[in-house]
Amino acid sequence: MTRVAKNKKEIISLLENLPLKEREEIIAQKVLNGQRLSFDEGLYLYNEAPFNFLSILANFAKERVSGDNVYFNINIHIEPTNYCVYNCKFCSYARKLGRGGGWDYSLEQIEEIARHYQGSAITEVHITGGVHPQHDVYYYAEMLKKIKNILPDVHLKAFTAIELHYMFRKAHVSIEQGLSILKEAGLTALPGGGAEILDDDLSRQLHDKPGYEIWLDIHRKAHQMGITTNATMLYGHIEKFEHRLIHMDRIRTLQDETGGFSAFIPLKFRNKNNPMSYVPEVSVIEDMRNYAIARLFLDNVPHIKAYWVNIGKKNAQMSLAFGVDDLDGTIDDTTKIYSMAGAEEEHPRMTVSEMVGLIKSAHRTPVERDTVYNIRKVFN
Ligand code: V47
Ligand code: SF4
Repeated sequence: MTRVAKNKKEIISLLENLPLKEREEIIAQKVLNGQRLSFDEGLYLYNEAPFNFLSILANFAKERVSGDNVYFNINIHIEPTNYCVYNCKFCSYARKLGRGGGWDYSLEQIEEIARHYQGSAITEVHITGGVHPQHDVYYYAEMLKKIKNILPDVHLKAFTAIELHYMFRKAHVSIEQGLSILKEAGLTALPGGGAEILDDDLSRQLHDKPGYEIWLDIHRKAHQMGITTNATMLYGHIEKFEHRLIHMDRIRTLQDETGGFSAFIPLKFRNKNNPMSYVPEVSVIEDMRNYAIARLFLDNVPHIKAYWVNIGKKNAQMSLAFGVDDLDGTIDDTTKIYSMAGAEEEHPRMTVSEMVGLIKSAHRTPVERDTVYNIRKVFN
């Protein structure tokens, strides 16, 4: 197999062949020396940096953390309900309780889904959905326990900070109490959803969910309790590059404090069947630039994930040349968020051999991991 990982000397000689501007030379030196990029340097990268420069540097930063490895896991999603109290303008998925057209699985139906995967190779159940007006943390703890009874060895990565905030308030418990109830019931990690763009002015134009401080606070408290979490960023709608950097700066600052984020996941806005359908989707070039800049700016978050269900398999494969080292999971057609928003795959699923082939043909080493990044199998 062609070797991809490159050392510092090789990167310098690659960069020497580019007609770099002074600003780019300074940024390249900082990345090579492991120094942090400033907000203004991030903005420069978004506005001005050449495409190949971003790819070379982001690759270097990725390889410093994970060498040639590209991680994936064997997982399913459970989306217990799409009834939701909130009104996110970018959402194609939620429905209002009482108006029909949605689902709210009973605990017996959830058990049935879990039973279907007994004896399979899955190591993770990712649970997220709408914010149902009637369900509190005790209901969801019951749900986790029932899944764990049937699938004792899987990790439960469950509930966005927004779902947690509502279910804790409904039960009149604090964030710490709520998280320990769920941890006791089998929760391992939190997914990164609900963050959108962590900026209150922009948020008011996008949704009616709680302010960004609450999202950060729930993640902070989870980290303090040993629960690892992810962070997402919904990009490519009405935000400016400055908003993306404000968002990433808030993640970077919290990560300095706690070290609890495992992965950062840029989520490209998909524009079908939602109130923001008038906003055009950004180009694939923009997606790749964004992955690379996330890798360079977030110098303290180990994994940058391309969620293939969000951008399609081919674009996810291309992202492996732009600082991405994780492709998420095999999914088995268990999530509807993106098919309802017009993403490429109507029935998202990958076999392990498809995932391994996709990574190998990008000249990388596929590594199966679990939710907390323990290595399960290396596919040399
Ligand atoms: O918070 C909703 C986003 C998120 C659209 O942590 C949309 O491993 C694009 O967070 N276009 C939920 N995005 C999904 C999520 C996630 C997915 C995979 C892995 C992980 C992880 C987390 O989906 C929401 C919102 O930001 N979303 N609608 C849309 N039209
Ligand atoms: Fe509800 Fe989540 Fe859709 Fe917002 S994105 S309306 S919180 S399901």
